[in-house]
Amino acid sequence: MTNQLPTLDVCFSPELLPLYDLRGKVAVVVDILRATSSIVTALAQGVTHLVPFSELAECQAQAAAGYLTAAERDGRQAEGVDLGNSPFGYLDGVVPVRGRCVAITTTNGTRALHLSAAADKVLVGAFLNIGAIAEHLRRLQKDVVVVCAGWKGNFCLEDTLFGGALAALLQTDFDTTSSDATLAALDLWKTAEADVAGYLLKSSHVRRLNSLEAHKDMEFCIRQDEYTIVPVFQDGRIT
Ligand code: 3SL
Repeated sequence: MTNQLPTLDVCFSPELLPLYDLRGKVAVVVDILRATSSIVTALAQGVTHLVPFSELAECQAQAAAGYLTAAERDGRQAEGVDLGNSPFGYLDGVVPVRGRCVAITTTNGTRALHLSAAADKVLVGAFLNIGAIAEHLRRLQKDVVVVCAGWKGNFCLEDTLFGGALAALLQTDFDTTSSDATLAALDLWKTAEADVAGYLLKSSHVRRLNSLEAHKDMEFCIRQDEYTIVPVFQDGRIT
């Protein structure tokens, strides 16, 4: 009798999700720049939970219910909210976040979370918590799909690099060879891992963030294992 390993697949964009059956699987949603990195940071800094919204108006309306509001559109903080989408918003102390709940909307990351809800379990992944995510997946022993948030439906380098880095960590526990997407992500990671920041300088999102003077965000978001939390998106909340 063969002891089959669970599979680890990588979905390069939410637009490709209809090709993936998430039922019975674990989805690891990743938007390295910057939504899932900010969500992980928020929870690590004592935010009680976050509720992701698709529409800006819906998110803004949660202020009346006591939520802090965080919103990004085209990389910039939206009007009329407390926070943008920089992880430093949860670290710099300008807006006290400990003990607060946060309503959040971003261009790609919060959309990818909602689109992954068919999975048995939806985890929020980032380089900041990659080791904890890997350990959690080893324990669950279920098929995994890394859902890359991408940019407006397009492939992006940084989320794919996370897929490759996670696959590299799990190579002996998961089947990382049966999906061409995972093989490609692994190859990309091998190319970039010695100098992730240098590699990502050419990415469209880093160029976009640089034009917004948010270069330090990229440097923070590629740090590995800053936190050991494994956020879960369930019943509309991330905890
Ligand atoms: O699209 C998103 O979810 C954001 O992470 C994009 S940005 O980094 O805030 O520009």
